[in-house]
Amino acid sequence: MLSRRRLILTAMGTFLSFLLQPLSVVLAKVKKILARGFSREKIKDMNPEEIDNRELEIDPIESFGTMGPTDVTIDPQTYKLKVSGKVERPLALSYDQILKFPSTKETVLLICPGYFAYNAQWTGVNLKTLIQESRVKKEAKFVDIRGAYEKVVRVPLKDLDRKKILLAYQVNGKSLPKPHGFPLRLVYEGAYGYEWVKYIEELVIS
Ligand SMILES: Nc1nc2c(c(=O)[nH]1)N[C@H]1C(S)=C(S)[C@@H](COP(=O)(O)O)O[C@H]1N2
Ligand SMILES: [Mo]
Repeated sequence: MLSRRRLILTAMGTFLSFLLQPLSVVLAKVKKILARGFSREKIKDMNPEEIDNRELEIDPIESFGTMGPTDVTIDPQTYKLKVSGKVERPLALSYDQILKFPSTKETVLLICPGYFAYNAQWTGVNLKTLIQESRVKKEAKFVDIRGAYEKVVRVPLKDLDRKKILLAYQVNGKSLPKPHGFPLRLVYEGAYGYEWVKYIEELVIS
């Protein structure tokens, strides 16, 4: 049997190690796993940070809603994605060069609060992989993602390690349709749709 003294010491040790965990681990909420078939009408009023889509089926593209611009025409032959700001090596990447980066596929839920929600499989380049190509300076903290009509969304660089964040060029296995931001759109796990910049033109590291 454990002595009373041992027992107290063990309890204190457990308590101390709990206190010493990174704050982020303590604060991370347990996400609610949505069952297969869960109503998209209900999901559209939920917070993407609080739900887990692992059991949800993928929605066909015909059922997607759209928001923001849907008719921007970008010619993939002349398209350049610029990467600038706090980097050692600014870039201007063609569409073909972007397609040559290692690609990743992720199923991520898009919620436009109050309007629609859809679960899709996105293919693209991991945002961290792409910006690393420009040799981001050590002091950098954010990447500003600019799309058509000067839409800009700021992503903290520390989010790149803990969330699925892609520059997507395909959805459900097909080239990104024009209404959804061809040639490149942001896929941002845990963030509302208004952060999912479409028609991306530039990444500015700051
Ligand atoms: N460039 C740009 N991207 C944008 C927007 C915008 O106004 N401009 N609207 C956002 C909003 S509010 C939503 S909900 C999503 C919708 O993406 P979808 O049209 O592909 O469904 O795009 C986002 N991306
Ligand atoms: Mo939205």
